[in-house]
Amino acid sequence: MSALKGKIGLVFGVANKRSIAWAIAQAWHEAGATLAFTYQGDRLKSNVEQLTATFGEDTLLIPCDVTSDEDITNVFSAVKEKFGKLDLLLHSVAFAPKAALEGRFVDTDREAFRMAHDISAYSLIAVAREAAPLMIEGGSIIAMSYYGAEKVIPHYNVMGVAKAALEASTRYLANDLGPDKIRVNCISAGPMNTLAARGISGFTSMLKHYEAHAPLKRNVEPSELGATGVFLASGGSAAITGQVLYVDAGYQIMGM
Ligand code: NAD
Ligand code: 0WE
Repeated sequence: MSALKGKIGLVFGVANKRSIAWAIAQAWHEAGATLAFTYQGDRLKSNVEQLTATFGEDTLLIPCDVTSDEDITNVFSAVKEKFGKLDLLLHSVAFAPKAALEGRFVDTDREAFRMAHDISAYSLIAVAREAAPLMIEGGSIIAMSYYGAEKVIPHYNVMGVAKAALEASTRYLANDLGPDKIRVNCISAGPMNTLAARGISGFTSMLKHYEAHAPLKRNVEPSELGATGVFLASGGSAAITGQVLYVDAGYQIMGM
């Protein structure tokens, strides 16, 4: 209950109740953290309002499209004004144009590559830069990744390349921010049934494939990502930085 008491957390990437960001936010809240949330646009505002309705009055909700430097600046000035500091940041944001996730990787056009990298990888650097001056007591920054960063997952395509950039960025950020006691890590999650996974053709057979082949013979529960989020946010992980932690029922260790 009190592992994160007195901590202020900022969460990017809640779209609905299925969002990985929401699973981790709930776990942070249950561990005693006070939270601020960004939402991508007016379309998602009421979702986030409804989900956080029970979190109490000091919950801050701020619009942020991560492709906008101005939006990002506004988020951190709002956090500074309301709380005066920041301890935790969750980056749970990714996007590539649908067409880039359907055909062949070799057909990725310049604009799809640019967008995927801007939204899914550069944004971590931008938010980390703004977060660091507010993390006056040190901090923990967590980003969400996927196995397609290191091995070819059919149709994950340019998102895999963007996740490779995200994971490498995590290491460079960890090196820059380590002297300020700010840790930066990725959670590499197994496939989760979220908005971002819906409409991916073959997603259901992917969940079945994990069930058949992962050492634990099952898929990952959202609450398990929440628990790892609390671990990476708390003192238990004080000497862990620049890492990718696999929360994937063991799938990543398999060679066949
Ligand atoms: P989701 O759709 O619930 O979350 C994706 C979020 O990205 C949404 O909240 C959306 O609003 C936000 N977003 C997209 N473009 C944005 C922009 N320009 N500005 C601000 N926000 C923007 O889906 P999810 O599965 O919870 O995805 C969250 C993270 O987890 C992503 O980084 C995803 O790559 C990663 N991930 C997902 C899975 C999975 O199988 N679902 C597995 C491993 C990692
Ligand atoms: O990171 C992701 C998905 C991210 C994502 C999803 C979408 C769908 C809607 C990024 N951009 C978009 N753009 C859209 O228009 N995952 C890890 C989930 C996922 O997506 C896949 C997967 C898995 C797993 C795509 C192809 C193959 C496997």
